[in-house]
Amino acid sequence: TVGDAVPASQRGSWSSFLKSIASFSGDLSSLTAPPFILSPTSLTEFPAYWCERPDLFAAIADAKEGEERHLAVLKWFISTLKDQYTSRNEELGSEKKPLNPVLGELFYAYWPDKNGRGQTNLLVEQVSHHPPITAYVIENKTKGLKLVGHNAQKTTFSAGSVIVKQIGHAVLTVKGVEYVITLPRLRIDGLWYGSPYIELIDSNHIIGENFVSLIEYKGKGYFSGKSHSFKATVSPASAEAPVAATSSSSGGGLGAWVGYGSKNSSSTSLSGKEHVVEGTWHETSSWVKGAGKGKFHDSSIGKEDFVVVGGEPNGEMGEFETRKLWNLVAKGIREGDFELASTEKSKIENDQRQRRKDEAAANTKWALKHFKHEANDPIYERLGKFAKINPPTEDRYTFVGNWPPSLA
Ligand code: CLR
Repeated sequence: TVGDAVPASQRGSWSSFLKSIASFSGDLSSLTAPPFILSPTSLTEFPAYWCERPDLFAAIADAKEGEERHLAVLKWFISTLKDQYTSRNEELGSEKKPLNPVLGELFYAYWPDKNGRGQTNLLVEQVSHHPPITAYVIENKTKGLKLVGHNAQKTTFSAGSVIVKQIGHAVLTVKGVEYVITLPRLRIDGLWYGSPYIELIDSNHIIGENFVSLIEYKGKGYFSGKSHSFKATVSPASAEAPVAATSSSSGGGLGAWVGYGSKNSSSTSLSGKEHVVEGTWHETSSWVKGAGKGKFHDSSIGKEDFVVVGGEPNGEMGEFETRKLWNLVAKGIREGDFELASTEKSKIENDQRQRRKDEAAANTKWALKHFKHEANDPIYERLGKFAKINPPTEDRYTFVGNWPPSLA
């Protein structure tokens, strides 16, 4: 029945929340949800998921340029997925609704050096509120590694699930060489029962100068019968590089999973150089074809927590740093004091409204601290051709620097 996992007193409001999702598409973040499903964490903290295995990130720079490095990028990418998409279920019992960041919200953190691999720094800025867009940079200077990206979401409702199309992409620079990373789609299941969880669907790409990875996702019952299944195919980059039947940014996509092999088997130029790994992204995967044997990745190892710059919310933090900004709202949610949460949330929202009004009156605009918006991304356009990604061009948020002093 509806809301098996919902506290009895919140079932009514969960039903109305579901109704509003069903009759709505666009920006889910602005819908009011019942307290049991609220997370005390803002979306500005999510880019940290890209680097919770800093050893694998650093290993990219240690790998030999070319095939070996591309495989290291793929291994790191696959290993981020467990944190990105299943960690709230493990820590909070189900997927939850994150706090909706305000314009200019900031998050600074780092993973300390270990065994000489260097410190990895994270900087996040909320660059748009409507629609919510988050921009981030992750840098390991010692290794010459930098990941810059932005993301937004478009949501629709289909057959009882929420489908989340991710907008945006990331560019990884390794000692001056660039890789474009596109993002998979999500399906949020379990809504009816009040215990939402994410399944990845369709596909995404990692595109380098010499190699392209196509990562295809299939859930329970389709291919292996297991949730969170994926298959990654690494091929030399050329106009012939593999393309999913539907690209990461378009719909559908079941055909590509089974059809792919035969579709390309006539292309002899790829043989011997193609690599295939398969498995479950939240657990492990294995080599099916190519350079290696046995296990490819293992998500159960290597996780390290970040250190938040400024320490506690009452420490050395600016007003717009997420843990300080949302401190009391988060406290209310954590402690079940929803009156505190909602009063404090209203204060933040009113302050935001006032700021926008003042800016309009003064004919000024909020100035971003770390990023500059540009209509095109030449790197995305150049590398995107190797995988015929859709859309062929995207905007970008260029990192302009301005690290906080302790990370500079
Ligand atoms: C943000 C970018 C990260 C990966 C990621 C993981 C979970 C996603 C989140 C992104 C965007 C917001 C999201 C969330 C899961 C649920 C939440 C789609 C893509 C929506 C807004 C909340 C839905 C509400 C129900 C769960 C109740 O790299």
